[in-house]
Amino acid sequence: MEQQAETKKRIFSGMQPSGELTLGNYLGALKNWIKLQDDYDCMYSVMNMHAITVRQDPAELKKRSMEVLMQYMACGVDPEKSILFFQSHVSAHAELAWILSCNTQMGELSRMTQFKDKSKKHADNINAGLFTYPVLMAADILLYQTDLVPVGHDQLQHIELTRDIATRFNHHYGETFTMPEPYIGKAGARVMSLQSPENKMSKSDPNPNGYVWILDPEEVIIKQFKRAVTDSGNEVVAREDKPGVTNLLTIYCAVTGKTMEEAEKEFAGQGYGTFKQAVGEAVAAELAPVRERFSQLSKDKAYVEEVYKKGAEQAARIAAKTLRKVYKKVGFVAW
Ligand code: ATP
Ligand code: LTN
Repeated sequence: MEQQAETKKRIFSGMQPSGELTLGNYLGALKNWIKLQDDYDCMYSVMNMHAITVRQDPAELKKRSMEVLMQYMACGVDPEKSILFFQSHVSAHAELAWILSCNTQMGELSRMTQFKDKSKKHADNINAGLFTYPVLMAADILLYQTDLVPVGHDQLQHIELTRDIATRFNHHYGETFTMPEPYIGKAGARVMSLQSPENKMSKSDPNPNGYVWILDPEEVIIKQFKRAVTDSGNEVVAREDKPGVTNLLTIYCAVTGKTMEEAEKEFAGQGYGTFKQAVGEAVAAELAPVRERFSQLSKDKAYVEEVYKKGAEQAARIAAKTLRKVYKKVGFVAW
């Protein structure tokens, strides 16, 4: 058993506790995390250090961080198979980020789309952390000698930068970091807003009709889908000039496992109303057990605490190994 675990490849991923998790987070990332647990050595973390790059209310952040961890578990991340922890519990993330920031160029960071988007959104608080955010993300990944990073499409640029930083470091100081690859699922890597399908579904969307939360009750989910924006005409087909319908079909396929052709055939000749109702019902059915498990976990705080404490210990042990190696390579005196 132990020996088998050692030969498995490593996965690392995480989400920021910057809001309630949405269907986009679930289909783009979480669903894949669950699937990968049996075949890889998985580590899933709540990225609370990343979340403070945007102003957060401390009490809210604490509450939401716990909820995000419980949502990972409710979706099926199994603490018996995967390591679950809070980023802030493993100080090596910040320590490695410092070293890596000395090996990252300002120009590279200023090209990051997420930085550009977020500095527009939070023009009154363009802090240094928001700018160096991708370096901390590179540290998260490289610290665990990660092979694969399951994320949604929007994170590709950050992973590309992580690879550039790793390549540069390895070249300069000798082989140190495993080269990570992104893992993007076939369906659901880019779930779009239900109201403006040209933008991604986001937990910080000011329009509450644009997203579905994974903990929303069935009737709310169905209502959100009924309200979803469709396109002119009445044909249920995935096409470039039909971004609304295409998004709903993508969601339907990601949830049911059907192919696009199968879904289009199923709804051929039916109006948008029937179609939207069916998508809402499929999503609600998929998320009902998540809601149920979340409510059970909320009543068992002691168990949840046990999980994240054990997770932090396990993660810290792996991280310390890499950090020691890095300190040695850059020429810090051993202690
Ligand atoms: P925010 O909107 O506050 O920037 P977010 O909803 O993008 O946050 P993150 O915590 O940044 O959420 O992302 C967590 C994971 O979910 C990442 O892997 C990201 O790629 C994925 N993800 C987020 N939104 C979507 C989406 N609409 N479609 C597919 N994947 C998504
Ligand atoms: N940047 C990611 C969250 C994140 C992450 C990571 C994802 C921080 N560190 C390491 C994968 C691996 C986001 O904003 N979605």
